[in-house]
Amino acid sequence: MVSPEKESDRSARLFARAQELIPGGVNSPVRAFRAVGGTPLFIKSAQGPFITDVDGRRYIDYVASWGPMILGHADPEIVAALQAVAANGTSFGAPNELEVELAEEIADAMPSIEMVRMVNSGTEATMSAIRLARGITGRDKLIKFEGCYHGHADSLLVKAGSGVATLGLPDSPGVPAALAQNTITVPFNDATAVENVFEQHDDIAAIIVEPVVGNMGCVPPREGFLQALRELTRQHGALLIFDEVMTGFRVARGGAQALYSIKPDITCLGKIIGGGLPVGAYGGSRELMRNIAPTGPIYQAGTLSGNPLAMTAGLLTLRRLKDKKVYEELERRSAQLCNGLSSAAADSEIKTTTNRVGSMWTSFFTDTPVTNWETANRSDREIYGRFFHAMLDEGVYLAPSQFEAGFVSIAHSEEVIEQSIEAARRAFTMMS
Ligand code: KE4
Repeated sequence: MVSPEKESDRSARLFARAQELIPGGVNSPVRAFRAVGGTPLFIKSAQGPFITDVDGRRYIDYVASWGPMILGHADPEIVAALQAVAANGTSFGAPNELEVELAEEIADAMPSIEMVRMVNSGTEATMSAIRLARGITGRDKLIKFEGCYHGHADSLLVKAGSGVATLGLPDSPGVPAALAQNTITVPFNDATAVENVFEQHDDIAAIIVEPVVGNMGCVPPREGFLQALRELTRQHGALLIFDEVMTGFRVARGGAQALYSIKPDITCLGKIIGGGLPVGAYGGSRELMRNIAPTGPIYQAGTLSGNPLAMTAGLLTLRRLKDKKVYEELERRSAQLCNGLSSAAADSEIKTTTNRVGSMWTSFFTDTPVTNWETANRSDREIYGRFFHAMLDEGVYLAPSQFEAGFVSIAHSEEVIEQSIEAARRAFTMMS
């Protein structure tokens, strides 16, 4: 626990007020610091790689709003564009040109997406993708992986990662057993387990997978694993859904499907494509997507889908990401950070295993390789909590859970990365 004098006073007062009005005082569970202890910081502003809390304390931020802020916070170009577009109206409930332009950017970056539907969150994207897969195949069952999190739609709150794993919830009450039994979970990186499921069930509509997992912490796919999923789904007439809400435009402009050269049937997107505003999307071939209302019978809708603000922030972000030097620089700085964190831990004889793909990473407090939920779950949460608070005291804001990924933005300069490594060195020294 953080000693009282170190807690930010205004955050503590605001948190007390918030808990009277909002479940747990937060609008998303992982923000509540339940896994690491202490009082969540209430953030007043953010700029580039920094966030500033309500007591004026500034932190180097590696949460990046859980992924969207790849350009850094309050990017001047995006803020100016939002101010201008807001002056023309914030939502029309009717088509607008920006939606077409963002669809073009997404299709240009991901050839597997010939047609895309905008929604307002990653949850809506994955929920709609599953409905599409079930509608197309006429099958009900779904395969997902233990520790993967795809948002909070009923079918997906089965052995999920992220906040569900953080809170140690087996699964969520409120999900009808009749529905949950249609979701089959197997270990990530275990193609044989998937093959066995297909041998036992002939009514699998789809596999949904985070091609690089972020929600048990960062866990890359083993060589050949994604290819095996592609082959098994083709062989058994099921669809392959890549949940790239986190990896889309993060691990590469074309997402994990470009990095690993896999063509999924449906791709789910979110986070970066909204540039920090509420957004989600799902897409695939024209043949598949034409089954979505109003051209087809599979229904999905949304009041604020494609609103001009989210489209503007997303469009400008994706246009900036067309410069491949951005990813080259993100790779360099993320490697600098993770190498520094690993050597700082080793110098203090603290056991960590660091997994990284591009500018998303996790330092697991364990000394064995982390390749799935079972190995991720061996991490020492108590040490992670101490590291989290030691880094907070050093002015670095990490994910308040061992089972989340951290994110580097293009605004994290080499100097800021060095400062973060020095902060970790001091934190590990204090901990050892
Ligand atoms: P949202 O409904 O939160 O926009 O997206 C759900 C989702 C779907 N798929 C993946 C791969 C995701 O990572 C997410 C959401 N990610 C979490 C962080 N691990 C959001 C943070 C939160 O729940 O507060």
